[in-house]
Amino acid sequence: MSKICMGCGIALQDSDEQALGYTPNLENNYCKRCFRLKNYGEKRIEERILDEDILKKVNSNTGMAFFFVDFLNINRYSLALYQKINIPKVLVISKSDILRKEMKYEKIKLWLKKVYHINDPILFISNKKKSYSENIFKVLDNYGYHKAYIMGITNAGKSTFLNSILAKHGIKKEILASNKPNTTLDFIKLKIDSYTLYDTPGFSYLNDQNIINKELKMTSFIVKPKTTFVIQDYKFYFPKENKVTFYGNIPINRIYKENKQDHLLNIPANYDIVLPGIGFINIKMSTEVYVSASNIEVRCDISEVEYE
Ligand SMILES: Nc1nc2c(ncn2[C@@H]2O[C@H](COP(=O)(O)OP(=O)(O)OP(=O)(O)O)[C@@H](O)[C@H]2O)c(=O)[nH]1
Ligand SMILES: [Mg+2]
Repeated sequence: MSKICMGCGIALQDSDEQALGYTPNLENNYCKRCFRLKNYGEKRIEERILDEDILKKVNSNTGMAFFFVDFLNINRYSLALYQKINIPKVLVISKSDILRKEMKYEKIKLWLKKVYHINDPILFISNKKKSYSENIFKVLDNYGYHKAYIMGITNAGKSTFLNSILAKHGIKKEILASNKPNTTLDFIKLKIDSYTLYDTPGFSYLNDQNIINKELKMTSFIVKPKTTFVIQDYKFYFPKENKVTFYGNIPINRIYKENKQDHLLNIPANYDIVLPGIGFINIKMSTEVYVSASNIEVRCDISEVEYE
């Protein structure tokens, strides 16, 4: 088997400078692309393994899947990918340090179960706080597996997580992690004690303009009639007054004039409008909202789910 790049997982080669995996010297551990990304933060747009091919590869194997998604990328699109995994699986909410204190893990678990029908175990992991990284071994032991695929949405912190496990186990290898989407390009096999863990390429996400690695900010607004909120490329027009709270870390602009050209949504009280990768807007009172994008997801707010 040919040697693979420790950065991205692609087989190293010294024949085609334009192709992935190129290195001038096969003794190197990183290909030229990963060397440049690691040292200069440079990354070009490149071909990547298709989402279906990642799923096919995992589904045709044995072992467990740990699917990483950060809180802002929880939406029906990412969880539909999760549901396509056919081997025993665990949902991992990564970067849990971005959650606000009032967002309790138990409540989030209940919400994921009720709103997204997640019936598998759910773990919370923060590479910043180094919390719970050993929990995956406990889960593997409980299920009797020694092989795990660390999968999930791009930029969710999979490679960083594996690097912290490698370091903890005294293994001097480092996979490349970066704040750019699609850093890992192929499967990377890691032997840790009696376990085999695979780092895998991330699934592409809906919005790659923002990468939020800080605690979520919460901003509340009293909405006057005929207000449009502008959040990046999205516009939300409220014909009537309301109260809304935005969870996220990017600026919001307001415009006060009529604007009914867009898609009409009827939103129940205490529902959230989901802005994938950006945040969500909690709507206090049931209302009509005109939205600039079609196919916007609306879901019940975490505070609304009740313990039975
Ligand atoms: N706030 C926060 N940031 C994190 C955490 N873990 C990783 N990051 C940051 O998130 C970015 C992505 O990390 P990676 O480990 O490369 O993510 P990945 O899931 O391997 O991404 P792909 O290889 O593209 O699929 C980096 O800038 C990390 O520093 C975490 O627990 N909390
Ligand atoms: Mg990675």
